Amino acid sequence: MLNRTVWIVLGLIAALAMAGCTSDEPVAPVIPSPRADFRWSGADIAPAMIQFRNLSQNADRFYWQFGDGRSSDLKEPVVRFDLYGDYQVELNASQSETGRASILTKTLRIEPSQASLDSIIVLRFPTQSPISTDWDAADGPDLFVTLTNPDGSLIATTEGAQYYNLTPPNLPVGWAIAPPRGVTLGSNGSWGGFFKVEAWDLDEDGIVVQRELMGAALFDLDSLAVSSGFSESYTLQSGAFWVRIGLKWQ
Ligand SMILES: [Ca+2]
Ligand SMILES: [Ca+2]
Repeated sequence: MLNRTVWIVLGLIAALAMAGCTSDEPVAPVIPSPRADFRWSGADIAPAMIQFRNLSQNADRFYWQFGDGRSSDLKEPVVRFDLYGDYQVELNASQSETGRASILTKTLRIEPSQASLDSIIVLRFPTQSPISTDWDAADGPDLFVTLTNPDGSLIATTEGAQYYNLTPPNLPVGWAIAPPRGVTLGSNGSWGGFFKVEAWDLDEDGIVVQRELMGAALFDLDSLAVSSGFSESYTLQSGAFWVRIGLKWQ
């Protein structure tokens, strides 16, 4: 009984297949669908000149949008990007005959070529010195900061513009770095080396000026650029010393 059912089903399938084979209806020519595709070349560091290469198939009309309000209907445009950032580049590739279109979007990352350190803001400092006494027990520390190379050589200091007699409720306090410390991206793709921010208590007894180190934080621009995507503000934490550095990228 089972075998008979199987044979009937197979027979029906064969009959349908033959009916299909004997159709005389003309087959409309199949126009393959468009497929948008592209890539680019050129150094992706601002200001960047980017050459777009069009790899689309089955398309004869193109419309590009570069993610910054600009557009082009050239097949392979060359575009200058002055500002760093992530650009959502969209290519619409279409067929004039059918009106069908294919859209592809890719993210083009243009990296900055210049950085400048322009501010230092102290968020927290340790309330006691390493010898377990309060900074300036009577009235709180007199705070200034330095920006140095890792070997301690000075880049900038705010000594002379210190905040006197600080207590934690007075925080944060900050200074502009004037002029800003400029850094140029190296040809090896590195921002080059480390920097150090140190917080100091200025002690003046009328005879000798001493400086007591309250906290230090080491950082490098390469790590900051990777971890925070060219943010303009980074908070560094080194024990009880928290400091925020301000940066401009371009
Ligand atoms: Ca003081
Ligand atoms: Ca002091």
